[in-house]
Amino acid sequence: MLILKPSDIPSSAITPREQYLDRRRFLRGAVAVGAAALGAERIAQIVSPTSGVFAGTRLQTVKSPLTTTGEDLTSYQYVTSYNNYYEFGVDKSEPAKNAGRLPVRPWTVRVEGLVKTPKTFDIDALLKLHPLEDRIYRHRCVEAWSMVVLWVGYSLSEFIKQCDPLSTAKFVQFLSYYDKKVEPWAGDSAISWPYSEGLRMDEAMNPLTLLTFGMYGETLPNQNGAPVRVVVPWKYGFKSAKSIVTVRFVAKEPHTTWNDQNEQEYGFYSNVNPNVDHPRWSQKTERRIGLPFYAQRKTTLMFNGYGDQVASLYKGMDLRRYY
Ligand SMILES: Nc1nc2c(c(=O)[nH]1)N[C@H]1C(S)=C(S)[C@@H](COP(=O)(O)O)O[C@H]1N2
Ligand SMILES: [Mo]
Repeated sequence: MLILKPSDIPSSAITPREQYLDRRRFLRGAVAVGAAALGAERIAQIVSPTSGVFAGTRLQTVKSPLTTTGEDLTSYQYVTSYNNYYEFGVDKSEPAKNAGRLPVRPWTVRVEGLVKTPKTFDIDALLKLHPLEDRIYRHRCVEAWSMVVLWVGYSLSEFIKQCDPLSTAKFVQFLSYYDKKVEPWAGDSAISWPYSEGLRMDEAMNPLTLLTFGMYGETLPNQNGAPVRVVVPWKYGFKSAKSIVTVRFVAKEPHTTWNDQNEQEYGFYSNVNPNVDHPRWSQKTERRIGLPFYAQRKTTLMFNGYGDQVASLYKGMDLRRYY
């Protein structure tokens, strides 16, 4: 059993951020000590995992019954320096260096499409819409690496309730921030921006789908999708759009960035599924980032281990066809 009731969760599994923040303070200290010996640019690279004006703001959180137990957290250092965020460069080390330019305040999220009334939410109002929870989730990229991350947010369903979608809304689309002046690296790939992702309404309403504002007790670093992103833990990472500016309720399956790129390789559903290989590699195992190399190889779990919560959403669907 992966998901436990709050009373079952040992406090050691819920409050590891103290440790991680201590580690970060240690790292910052190390940076300060080493600063004299290094050039300014090199120092900026080391410090950049915390880049972004609002990264590092402490968030008040409550315990969540939906946190994943029994996994060691990936260290903050890896989670914030090994990123996919193509608007800030195709190389995994680039977003940490470049995303500091993302203007995370002021920030609004526009809600449009099949809703009673279109609305615009200010990010600071969104942060207060519902109590923020600590949620540890396994995080599985389609490229067959994985991490275990302590996110901070609340169920997307809480937000959707405030959006008053019409009964004709069957899908929800997320659009990321895009400004080619801020993100000239976006031109390094053939992707047509802004980044677009989507979920079926029942997937979006599943309590595991997290509207995410922070990680490890603090606001999101820009490279991880500040100031707000979604996290869908039973799907490959690319379903989790970063730095969201528009939430659009629609009747039909919306177009999605990776499906536009390569329909054969990236489907709309993209549920983590060890039985359906990517055309170019196996999905049976994954490499857990941040572990010694001999311990990195892990067996990939169906629905990334969240089948108890989500398998019923796909009853009767052929998951080879709807990959
Ligand atoms: N806007 C945007 N969102 C994005 C991406 C991106 O390139 N641009 N990459 C996706 C992919 S492939 C993954 S694995 C996750 C990575 O999230 P992380 O950097 O917080 O681990 O973000 C997803 N969201
Ligand atoms: Mo990914």
